Amino acid sequence: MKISEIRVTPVAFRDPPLLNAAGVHEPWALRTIVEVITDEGLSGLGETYGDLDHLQKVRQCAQALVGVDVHHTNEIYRRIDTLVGDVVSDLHGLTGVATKEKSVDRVFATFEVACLDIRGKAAGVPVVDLLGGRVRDAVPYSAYLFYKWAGHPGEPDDRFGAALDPEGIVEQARFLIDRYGFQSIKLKGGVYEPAQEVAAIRALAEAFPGVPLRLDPNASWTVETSIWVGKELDGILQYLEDPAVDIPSMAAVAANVPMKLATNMCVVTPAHLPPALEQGAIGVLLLDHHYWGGLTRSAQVAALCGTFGLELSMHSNSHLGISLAAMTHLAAATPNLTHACDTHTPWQDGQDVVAPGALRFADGAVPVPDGPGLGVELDRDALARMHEQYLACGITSRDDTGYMQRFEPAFSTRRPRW
Ligand code: GKR
Ligand code: MG
Repeated sequence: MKISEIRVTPVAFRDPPLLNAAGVHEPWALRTIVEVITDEGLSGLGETYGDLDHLQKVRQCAQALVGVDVHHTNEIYRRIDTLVGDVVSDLHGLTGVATKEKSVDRVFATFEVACLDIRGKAAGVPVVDLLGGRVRDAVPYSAYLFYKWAGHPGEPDDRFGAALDPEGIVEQARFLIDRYGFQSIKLKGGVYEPAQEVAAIRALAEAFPGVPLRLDPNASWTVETSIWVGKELDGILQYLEDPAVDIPSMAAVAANVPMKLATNMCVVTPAHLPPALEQGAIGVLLLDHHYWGGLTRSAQVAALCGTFGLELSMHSNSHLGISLAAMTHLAAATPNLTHACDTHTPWQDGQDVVAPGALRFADGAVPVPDGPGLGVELDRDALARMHEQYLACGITSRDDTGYMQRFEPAFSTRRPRW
């Protein structure tokens, strides 16, 4: 079953002003949607980042994959490896260092997911079955809280409202839990003084007793500050995510705080695993198939984590339904997934390129879609509309810092900041 055509479509969708260590989300978030079509008339879907440098690599590689069998992912990887000659970095710097291997893995993942979608459709089975079969029927996700402005400057307030202090954060958690039934909570930190973020976690613990809590300041703190926060939140945090900037600093923190440290920043490619394990830098890895080389390679990394005693959760950026479906199939096939996964889905507020019905939240979890392959179908009208939005929005790469500096010119992303 050979690839006969690949369509690559960049899209843009509305995103609320979510605050983070890099700045603030712009009014439009970008993604790239990939459709792989075979000589037998089957098609498969992939979703990846929308940043221009990455999009260009995806486009260039798409042309080079025509003629390859959808089962021959080694050959797909080899061709992409040859074409992605340089390191493709993020502007926002929230997903750790960029390496050549990670740049290749990010492009490859997009096509690998689409090929698995096709292979599932051809065999009449869901992707989860190609990954070893389900160990759970529904995948738990966490309520992913953000400090946020009430609306984008110059626009009316959005329906999520402002969250600028611990009370606002508790209100936001209530809003998301009421609607989605989440049973774990993650707070994106690195926005305010650490003491305010500690107070927000305490307020959440009081408002939602027994609900697992995590805090992620995206490497904004010194080792000393990280240790202070860790001790303050003893017995309250399930894990502390990326408090410090690199593997040695994470190791120094890990040795002095009571809870495990998690990361999606200091271990982002296989080469980072040996030093992180050797130094005891992390206890939880946040997998993300978008940059760990797709679903099969992520499943292999998950197995390695089991071998070396690392717990597992899953990381997310702003994304649409193809990614949510892929994450759900992977997590459903991962026996040692220890914690609820992250998702930005609620912030997309119903906008999607996939047809409604296949994906839903029940009690904070997404049931594995029923159909063959990923179990989701493209909504072509939505795809066309979101592509028009991409062409009109004027954004070609995510730049949280530049957008923040329009309103706060002195804003700096110095890390560590506190
Ligand atoms: O969307 O602002 C955001 C997040 O901060 C995201 O970019 C991070 O990559 O969610 C991510 C994380 O866990 O670090
Ligand atoms: Mg993180």
